[in-house]
Amino acid sequence: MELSTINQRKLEKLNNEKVEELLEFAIDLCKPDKVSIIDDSEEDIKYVRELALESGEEKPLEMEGHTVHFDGYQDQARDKENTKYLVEEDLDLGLDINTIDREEGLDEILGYLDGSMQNKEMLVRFFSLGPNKSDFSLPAMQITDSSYVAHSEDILYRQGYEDFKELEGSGKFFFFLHSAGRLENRVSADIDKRRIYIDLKKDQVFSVNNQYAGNSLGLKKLAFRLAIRKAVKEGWLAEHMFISGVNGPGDRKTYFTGAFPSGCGKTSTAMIPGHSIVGDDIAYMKIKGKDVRAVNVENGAFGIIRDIDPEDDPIIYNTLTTPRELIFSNVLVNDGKPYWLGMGKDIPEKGINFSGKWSQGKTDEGGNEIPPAHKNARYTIRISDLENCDENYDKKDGVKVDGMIFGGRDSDTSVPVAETLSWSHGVFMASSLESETTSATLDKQGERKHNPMANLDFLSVPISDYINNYLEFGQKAKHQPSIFTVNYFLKNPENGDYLNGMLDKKIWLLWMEKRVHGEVKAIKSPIGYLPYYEDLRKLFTRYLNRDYTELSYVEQFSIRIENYLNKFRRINNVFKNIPNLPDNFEEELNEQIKRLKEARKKYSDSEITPFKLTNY
Ligand code: SPV
Ligand code: MN
Repeated sequence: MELSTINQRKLEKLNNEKVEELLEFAIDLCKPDKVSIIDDSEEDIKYVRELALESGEEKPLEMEGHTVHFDGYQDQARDKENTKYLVEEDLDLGLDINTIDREEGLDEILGYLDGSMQNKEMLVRFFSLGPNKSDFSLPAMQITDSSYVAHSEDILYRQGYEDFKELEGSGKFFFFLHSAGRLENRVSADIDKRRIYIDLKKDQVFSVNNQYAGNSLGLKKLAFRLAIRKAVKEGWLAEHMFISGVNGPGDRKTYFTGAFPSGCGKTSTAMIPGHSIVGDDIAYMKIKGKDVRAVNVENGAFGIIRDIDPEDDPIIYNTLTTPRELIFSNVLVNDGKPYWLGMGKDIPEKGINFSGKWSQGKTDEGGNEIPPAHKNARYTIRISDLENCDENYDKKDGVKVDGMIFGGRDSDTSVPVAETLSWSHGVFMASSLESETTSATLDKQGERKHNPMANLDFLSVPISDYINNYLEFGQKAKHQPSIFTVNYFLKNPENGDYLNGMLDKKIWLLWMEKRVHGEVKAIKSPIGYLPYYEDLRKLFTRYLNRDYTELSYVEQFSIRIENYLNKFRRINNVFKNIPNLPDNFEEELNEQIKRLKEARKKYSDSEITPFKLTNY
């Protein structure tokens, strides 16, 4: 197939043989009817936006600029089982990382991609992962037959056609080829042939027979996997983290990053009222001078919409309910309006949702009742559309990071907030993170899983290499960020009620901000430094206008020794089989267990209140 003169010219301007070679390969393989190379111009971006409506992949909603997209009934989350690394014999990624022999995998997926764009249009895109012209950033080329995918990427990422010109012919960029495959009612029909294969050897990813963004958008979690490997090789960090500016006393602003597994409070922490957001999902971090600095790889947010209500999430709610360019996915639509679970108002009893025409009581083939909107329904917006967008969100050299937060969904063990004892202890605690699974992937929900640095789903290197890199990274930085652990999901063991309110995380954040600046003292406990009751009480009164009782403090911050010991036994079981962990890792683990046992002995109790620990 011949490219039109306009496309030919756009290609020539890039003057990049690798781009030409990959395009030719994709055209020969996928056999599209039409090819459109999209540059950074307003005209081209508009073309994609309109194509998404014309093709029916998105439908307009009543409010100006709002559209809705539906993924297939069985394509509502990341498909971990069919996401695999293509590996050759000499690459051993270690336990639990899903791999397939490179030749076999390529044969399979290229077979599925063969002819996948017949009667369709191929869109060719160029983006920058990270701010334009920044030395944090990585260029990426995306080919897709989904105008929804291309449109989402326009909202979520920075345009990179101009940056590609500056590559001066270099072939060092990530490449993603996606096809939604055969469509029925505009959704991928051959779900049994859904595959996402990652070629680490060539920094390329192939994805077919899917539309859900976590599976289809090359730039999101697929690029992230490639970036982790590159980061480990080059000595920087690619992390599943938000970046947020926390406003302290006066006009002091302190930046934190935070890693949480999907659906465990990452976006809501980045969105705490009174503070500002740089990013909500993926950060690249490098050492610059004495400091650790971070950029948001993305330009937008693909957030979980469930439970976004005007009271707890006023900023997002406002953004989602005012005119602007945004995409809802897998919500309920009735009379041109979107509805989602937990939105704080009544949901209509019928409409269109991810199952098609829906009314209350509708069941699927398996006899399961179909909810009005999917639990993992999402919104796609630009960060700059949020009223709390940080002034430095697009800065080429990023923001200085003073604190790093790690949190999971842990109902019975970890305290709401603690500062780890050192960089090495922090890396150990982050590597020991456990979390209950959520609806962000297609697996079973509510199962406790070891999830190091909240990054388990995306690791593309042996875990020992990943942890070694982390340790060395901190050691190289003259000004090390402090590492904190948080847990918003601790429950009362007697009645199963959550021990914290939704907004309590604001207090933990403010406490961490003060700790970073040495403004509050803390109690040394076996698992890290805990806040003093008085400091929290003052913050609760001042910022939430709430009385914080000693009872709440004791329930939340008592060290549940047995549960912690069980946790570290589980962690030991995982790590004892992993070769090449850092030398001091076993020491951290042994010391951790020792401190817990000593405390149990000293206080002859299996649950130690922080008041008792004051003299620890
Ligand atoms: C996540 O699940 O962590 C997300 C959404 O941020 S996605 O990875 O795109 O599925
Ligand atoms: Mn994520």
